[in-house]
Amino acid sequence: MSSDIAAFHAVLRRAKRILAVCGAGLSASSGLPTFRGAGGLWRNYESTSLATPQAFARDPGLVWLFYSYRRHMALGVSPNDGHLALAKLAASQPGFLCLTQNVDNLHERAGHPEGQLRHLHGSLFDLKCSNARCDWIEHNNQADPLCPALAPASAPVQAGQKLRLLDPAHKLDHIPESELPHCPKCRTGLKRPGVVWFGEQLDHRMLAGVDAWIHDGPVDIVLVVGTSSVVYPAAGYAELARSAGTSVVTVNLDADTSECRQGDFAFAGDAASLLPELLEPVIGKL
Ligand code: BV8
Repeated sequence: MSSDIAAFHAVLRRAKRILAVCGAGLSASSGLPTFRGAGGLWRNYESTSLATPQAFARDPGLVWLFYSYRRHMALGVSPNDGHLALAKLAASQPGFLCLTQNVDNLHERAGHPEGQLRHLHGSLFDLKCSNARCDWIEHNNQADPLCPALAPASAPVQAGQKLRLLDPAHKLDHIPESELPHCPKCRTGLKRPGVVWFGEQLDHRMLAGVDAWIHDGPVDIVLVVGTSSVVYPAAGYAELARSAGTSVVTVNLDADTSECRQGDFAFAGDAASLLPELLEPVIGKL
């Protein structure tokens, strides 16, 4: 039965090489909205429409308000037991590698060893230069707000109130580029979020390292956690890593055993509650 936890535990106990591909659903119960679900709207914009170089070129202030709000939200929540379970799996299982599409820093804050975590789409807390010819980058910048012009994204919200910034009826003042942070190296580009936008290439060296890991030996388990699996190349890794004996294990609110192939598993529910139970034979009780 592909939703039988005891059967999965038997596979887990024999597993030497485990890959995880994580998405926004993993951070949902920490309180961060998912990318496409009901929480995927920001003001009246689809999140995906703001996550592009074109959107930033057109209105960097608006895109920065979107990302500043997400930085502020991420800093205001905590890792959940799903993040902790994956971090403990990494600490107990050197053959485990976690690929995350999430740009929050909840894996790191759960203690996930850096060497076993790959941020496929970058991080809200990396800043880089918008000038493609400039290689300036800053890691782990948690300034909140990043600059005075972006303070509305970090405004405290009274209980029961809605942040004015999020109210589509509230007209936003245009933020001139002069009020946005500029690259300290080339001085011509703007600082931009260190995330991978739609239409942008992922980090080639990181991808080469992931491919090398996958081809370094058979992968026993691929955990596909809290992702709609619509964004490529991230969504392609589960099948790329699959070999004859691989079990692909879907953990999702809407996981569906009818889509399972022989040896696969599907567990429907909240990743934050399911992962500690699924990984208990290796990580013990959280
Ligand atoms: C690339 C960072 C080569 C930014 C993100 C046309 C032109 C150019 C490219 C393309 C094109 N057409 C297609 C492409 C490729 C494109 C793509 O895949 N598009 C999709 C939309 C079709 N990919 C790219 O552009 C990539 N680059 O291909 O370069 C290239 C270059 C030029 C031209 C051609 C090719 C770059 C993709 C990276 C985009 N950046 N994020 C930011 O975050 O702002 S992607 C974004 O989506 C987030 O990272 C997010 O993580 C990711 C995937 O979404 P999910 O994480 O899955 O979240 P979602 O809300 O969708 O789903 C949540 C899931 O959780 C649901 O299933 C839900 O049921 C579940 N869930 C909810 N709660 C829980 C839960 N599960 C468990 N427990 C819960 N409690």
